[in-house]
Amino acid sequence: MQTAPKLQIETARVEDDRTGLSIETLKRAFLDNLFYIQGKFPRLATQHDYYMALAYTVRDRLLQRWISTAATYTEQSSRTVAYLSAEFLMGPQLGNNLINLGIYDRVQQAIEELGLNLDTLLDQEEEPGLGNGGLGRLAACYLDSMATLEIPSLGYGIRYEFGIFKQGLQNGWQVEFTDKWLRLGNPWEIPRPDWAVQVKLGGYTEAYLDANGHYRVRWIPRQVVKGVPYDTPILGYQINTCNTLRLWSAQAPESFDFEAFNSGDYLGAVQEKISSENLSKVLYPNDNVSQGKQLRLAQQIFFVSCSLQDMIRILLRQKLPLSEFSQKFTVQLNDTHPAIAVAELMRLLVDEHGIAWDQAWDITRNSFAYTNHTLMPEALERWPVEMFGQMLPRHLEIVYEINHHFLDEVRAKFPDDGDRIRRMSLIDESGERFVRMANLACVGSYAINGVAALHTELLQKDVLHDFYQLYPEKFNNKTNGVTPRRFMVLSNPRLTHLLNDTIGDSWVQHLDHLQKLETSVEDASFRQRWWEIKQANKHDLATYIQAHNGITVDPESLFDIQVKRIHEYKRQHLMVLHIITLYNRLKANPNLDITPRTFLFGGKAAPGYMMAKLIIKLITSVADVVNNDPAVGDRLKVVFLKNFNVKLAQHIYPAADLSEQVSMAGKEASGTGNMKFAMNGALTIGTLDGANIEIREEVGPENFFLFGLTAAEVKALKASSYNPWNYYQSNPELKEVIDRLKAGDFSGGNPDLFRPLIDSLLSWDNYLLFADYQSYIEAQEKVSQAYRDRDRWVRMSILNTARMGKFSSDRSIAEYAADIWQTPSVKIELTDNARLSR
Ligand code: H53
Repeated sequence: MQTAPKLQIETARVEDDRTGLSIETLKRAFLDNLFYIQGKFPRLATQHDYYMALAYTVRDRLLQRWISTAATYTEQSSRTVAYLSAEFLMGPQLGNNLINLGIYDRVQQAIEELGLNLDTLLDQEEEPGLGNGGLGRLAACYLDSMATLEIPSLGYGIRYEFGIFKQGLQNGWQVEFTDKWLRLGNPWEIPRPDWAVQVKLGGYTEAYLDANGHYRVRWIPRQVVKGVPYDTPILGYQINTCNTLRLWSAQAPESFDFEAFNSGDYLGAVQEKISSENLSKVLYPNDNVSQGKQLRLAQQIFFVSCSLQDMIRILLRQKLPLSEFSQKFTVQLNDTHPAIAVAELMRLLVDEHGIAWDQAWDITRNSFAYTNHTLMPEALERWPVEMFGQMLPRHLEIVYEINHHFLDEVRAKFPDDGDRIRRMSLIDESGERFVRMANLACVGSYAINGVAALHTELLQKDVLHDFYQLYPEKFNNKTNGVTPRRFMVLSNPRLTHLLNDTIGDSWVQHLDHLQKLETSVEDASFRQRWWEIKQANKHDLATYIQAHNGITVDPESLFDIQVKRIHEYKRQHLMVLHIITLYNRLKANPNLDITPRTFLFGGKAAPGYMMAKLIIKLITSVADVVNNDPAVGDRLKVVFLKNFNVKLAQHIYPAADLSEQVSMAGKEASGTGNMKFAMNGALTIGTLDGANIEIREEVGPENFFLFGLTAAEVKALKASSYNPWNYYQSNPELKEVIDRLKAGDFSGGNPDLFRPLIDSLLSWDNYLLFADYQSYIEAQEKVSQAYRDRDRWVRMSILNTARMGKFSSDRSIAEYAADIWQTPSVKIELTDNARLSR
């Protein structure tokens, strides 16, 4: 191994501007960064310049941990988790790093002494929105927990130039704007051009005999793209471990440009460059739907190949043989988006490194673990064989070969079962031929998990039933969790202070310690403080709503909130049916004594998903009518908060009284927003779906508002030819809601506007809104009653927080580490310069 040159400069042992933590040093370092990095001085500096200066000041204070962590992992060849995900919805970094470094308060003081305001600076950060929803945010929570639990890990993904679109509203309709998050620079990333790799696309393969007379295949690509890694530090909570998120950016390789220049084809070279860079241009804005686009497949192979090549580089640098790949790395596939990795690792091992097929297959099968995140049929990825073969000719051959061996294995275990072979084949041959990515992931992985107990059960029973029968030992459940650092400590400082005062601060790393709150439920002054904190948080959100929506909402009203991607299965429109029901009751009986409510919605619709966009228009249209009807007064308000993202989420969860988790049972794999709400003391109204079931088990059925059909009942009802029309005819309140919508009462008299939505409900109602309507309305009555009894409500709220220990992502990650990864934790000592130079 190459020995690093001895560092010439001895670092002073006195507090320096790059690491020092005293208020004075922080202030000096901040001004220094403003001057030398931003090239500004206070009179000219914008708030964003100040944010950048502060971000660099904080980054400097991470670096020793980051480098020490990398040095330790290099020396110890520790088993490492490679978390492969097409999405990492990180949210803003500055605040989280302040919390995890444990310097929030002193930085706040330093900033204030400089005459600035920390909240204003935090607000300047453009969040990296490199994800759509739950799946991407889960990946971000897991990185936080892996670092906090001292588990060596690398997150691998794509550095999209444009993340999830920014949502605007025009006349109540969603409009999309590109997310130029890198426009003003990203202080958190460090490019590593020296670790760039090349990825091949297109072309053809040919067979040849190598020097030893062995049959080999080489791939002559049509195009080669360069992947350049950009590293972001992932610091654990108040610990030395600082892991890495490595995101790949696509570039044209220089060599290709030069060839084209020499042949005089300047424009051709430019074209090649543009088409290469397109690979990491934009995140596909679909959540839980696969569009089957060629560029998306190119993105997948791009980041997967870059990441696997990077792992091989790391392995070889440590002088480990490739046969030890699976001892060094366990590669977690976050859904099927990176599942092509199974074929790509085989190609790298067999074609590029000359390993025999059987040995390569052993390595591969011991390296991957697959997390399935959905039961939605439209989300299961399948690539037309034709498209797949054109872009990845060698991978198609490898998939065929894997399939050949695999189907032999199936035949051996289940002889004469042609249907089973057809269902399990990696190639769907029922019509146009497709490569089935979930099947590839199942065959190529040593572990397969779902993300909540019900979800895993349904995978085993239904979607992956054949694979469960073949490989029962591979299946396991890992219920999702979320990080309490971001979603409690950072976003709810008031609650954090109260918790710390009451039970100490160990809950931040051991969320189950929140149990200690249970005794405080009997303490009236504690309950009073609890209530006041929620009120203060609601006040803050009301101020935000006033500023952004121009709507005055009453912080004393019940804040009833649904924030998540807009999707028919999540049933935002069920909440609208309830709003219109209450509205109708008030119109019929203006003096009705109802519990005042503020209904809040937030979430993006995929730009091509017309029904989801119509649901947004429905919400904003109902809001226009209800908010401006004097007969309603302040009793009901409806607000759609535009551009729901991590930053906004952090303002919303702490201010919620009621969390709406109303998906049709059997559709939401887990949900994670449900956990963020409950941790912050919101009560849940929900179906027995996803993790709701486990939340209810933990908090107790008496502290949860349950409604609706179970997954089994849904299945049975659907099998018995469900007819929504009957529910409409026999339920007068439901009928009135639908009739008013039909009549155009919420669309300026236009009966056509919501027709597609109403027709779909009346004719198919795929997600059984009508079947669950009555049960939902009754549960909402119970909510209203409970909220009127403040004492009772606060007790329930406290118990929700107190019993959320299970839903820390630390618990999930500890289970992944113990049951799937077998990754012991590694303590990081801060290395000094002498050690680094050895
Ligand atoms: O993943 C979350 C789950 C949630 C599920 C979501 C998800 C996506 O956001 C995108 C694709 C996909 O297959 C699944 O819908 O239920 O909580 C994290 O597991």
